[in-house]
Amino acid sequence: MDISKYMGKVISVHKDADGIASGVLLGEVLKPSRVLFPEVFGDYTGNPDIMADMKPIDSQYKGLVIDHHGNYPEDKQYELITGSKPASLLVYELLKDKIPVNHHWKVVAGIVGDAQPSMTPIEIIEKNDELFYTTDKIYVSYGSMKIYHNPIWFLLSGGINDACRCGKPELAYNVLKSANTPMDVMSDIALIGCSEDVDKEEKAMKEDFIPFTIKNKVTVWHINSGYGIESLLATKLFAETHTTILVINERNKKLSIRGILCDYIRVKLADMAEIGGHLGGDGYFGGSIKPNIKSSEFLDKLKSVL
Ligand SMILES: [Mn+2]
Repeated sequence: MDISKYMGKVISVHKDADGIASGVLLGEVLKPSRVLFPEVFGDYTGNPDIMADMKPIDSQYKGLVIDHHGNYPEDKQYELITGSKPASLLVYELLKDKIPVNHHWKVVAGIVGDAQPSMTPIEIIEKNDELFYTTDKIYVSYGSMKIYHNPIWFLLSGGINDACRCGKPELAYNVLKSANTPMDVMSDIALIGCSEDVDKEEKAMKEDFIPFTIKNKVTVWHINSGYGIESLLATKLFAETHTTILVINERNKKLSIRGILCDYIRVKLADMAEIGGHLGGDGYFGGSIKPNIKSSEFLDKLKSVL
């Protein structure tokens, strides 16, 4: 496709590591006049010419969509580039000959953020040894010491996602855009500050944690937070159990799902919530309850279909 017609135009991206990485890689080639980070997934207010890592809220959007959330309407008016891989990887594959080589590693933030690290392209692994350097963190609690030992690739999306969770996607975008190496992202003071804020909020949510499990099938964690941490909590809780996890945030009506029933819930509750994501592995779905529906109504319907 002729991407040059999108030079200097407006780009809109999803507010998470995959969306931010998609925007940064597109930006290296297209030099956009503006980059938008809409509050509501798929909202195209501001008339973006390209949407990345986001499915337009309706079929009437006219522009280029580079996305992996699936289930696109038959009557869509937009041009679509899609596949079963992170959106940032779709962007990378589309533009890799045009993206300066010293920025190629930035796709890893999106791929890891989307929980699909093994999709990292071979040429990036070959040329970026720094991704495999480890950072160590030591915690002392009640006199005993714990060491956490993690490669940089594993941590690369964390600070970017935390800035988005704090409502600062522009910060995340600018840090990744101006970074020369993965370590520049890891050591950015503003991103570290966001991570500390998110950690505090996560602890507060855990102290308040009253889960309930419906028919041994879906464990629901109903939170009330000003942070966008549904996905983070769903991933953490899913690591502890094999029921399907559903985290609902009462404050913003967003939800996140992990487990075998991801797509089942998407289909059965399609009239009450916009849900998308990717199958494969554990399943990784998220979305929003529709504005006119209460979360209690959503949960009642869920109980009735399980
Ligand atoms: Mn995303």
